[in-house]
Amino acid sequence: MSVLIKNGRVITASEDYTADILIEGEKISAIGKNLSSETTHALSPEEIDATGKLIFPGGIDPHVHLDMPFMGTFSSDNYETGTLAALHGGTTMVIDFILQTQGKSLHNALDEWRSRSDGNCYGDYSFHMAVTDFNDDTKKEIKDLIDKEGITSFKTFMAYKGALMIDDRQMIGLMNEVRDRGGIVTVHATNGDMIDFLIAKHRAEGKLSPLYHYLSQPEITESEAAGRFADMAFYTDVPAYIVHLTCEGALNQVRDATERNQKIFVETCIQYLILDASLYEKDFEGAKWVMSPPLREKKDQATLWAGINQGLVQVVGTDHCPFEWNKKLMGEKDFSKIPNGHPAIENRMELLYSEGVEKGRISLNKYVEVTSTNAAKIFGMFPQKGTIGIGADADIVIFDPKKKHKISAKTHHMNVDYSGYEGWEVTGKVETVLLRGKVAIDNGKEKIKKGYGKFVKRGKVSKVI
Ligand code: DUC
Ligand code: ZN
Ligand code: ZN
Repeated sequence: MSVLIKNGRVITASEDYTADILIEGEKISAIGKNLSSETTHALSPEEIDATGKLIFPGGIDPHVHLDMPFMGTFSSDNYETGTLAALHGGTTMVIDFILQTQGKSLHNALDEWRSRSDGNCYGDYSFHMAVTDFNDDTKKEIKDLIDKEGITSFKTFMAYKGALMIDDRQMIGLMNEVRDRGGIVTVHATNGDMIDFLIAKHRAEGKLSPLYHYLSQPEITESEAAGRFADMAFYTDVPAYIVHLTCEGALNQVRDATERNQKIFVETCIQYLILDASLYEKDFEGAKWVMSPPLREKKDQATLWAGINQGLVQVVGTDHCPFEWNKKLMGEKDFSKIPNGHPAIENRMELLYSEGVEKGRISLNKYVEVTSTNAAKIFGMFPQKGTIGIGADADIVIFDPKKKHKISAKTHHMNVDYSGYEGWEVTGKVETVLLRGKVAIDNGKEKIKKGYGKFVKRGKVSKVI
């Protein structure tokens, strides 16, 4: 089976040209002018006319939580609905998080996550392993996860004490082991003790609305942890990545680290670029945006956009972690019981194009870098994923840059009954999505079946990309 995409404007992290792309099987086999079945000898390829369209590498969202047990419930998108919604939005691969249960092994958690994900995905996927209990036994599992399972990134939490948080002693131990085995340590960098103190204080004062979720996690709780993490990563010389960085103070810690030639990779998420904390003033409706870290100020948005262009922020993900409204209501009388997270897996590519490229904040090449290429490089999948090149997986988005549409929970594919972006007008629409050579989505219609999505084993990583 072959596919020939004709006359699209191909955008990679460094190139921009009009060409035809031939796909044979799961891979891109030729890129050039005037390709046809005669010139390539491909047997009657299915032709797609992409005149006037942009061609991007399939989006990679390295920060999603599907079917995840959290705060007394499960995130409402499972592997089926979540990866399908991702494909509708131009994201062909996600990296989800396995959470170790404290007192149990990493492999135990891997088995549990596989029992929910295996055979259920539409899109391709991988896992980060969240280490919530680093000890001598856990340490022995790291090598196996990297060498045998292709899980090369290890997530840590500096917050959520008693459930997910590890202390600095464990962090240093994990960093040493991961460095020796060829992996990367990633972090939710906020100061859990400071946050727990502020939550308890607000609750004791009867301050229980969603606004106090925001006020319990001020910028300093994030900048302090980002700086501490950067120092520990420098000391142990481990490849390091901060997930969902939201604010000026934390990015300045990363900027300072560059002075000693240290590279800390930084991910922000679409919501931190385009939404701000004024949404928490909408009484309980603010629960839609209760996530950790919380939305920040306009000045932080400006810092993050600049950070992308300065090369300090390499990735824009989502931290997709949706909860139905009736689950958000668990915290109606107490913000600390609102399940943290919001839906965005389907919206990231179109929102970033509209707010970033269309509004002149980032270039087309930068767009591809932060939505796909850099994640593939940082997490050990490049050039199989993350680019359009001969021999790469044919994960391709055909994008109409002119088409305007509105985001709504009525039309989205995510399994959640509200949208954090209801009524947003977006310029640019995902038209056709190919995943490993197969048309997966065509004009809003799915063309593949559950189970087509494959687990992607990832390679070793390094401190620079
Ligand atoms: N933050 C969220 O908002 N949800 C899931 C986990 C996290 O760190
Ligand atoms: Zn987090
Ligand atoms: Zn997360």
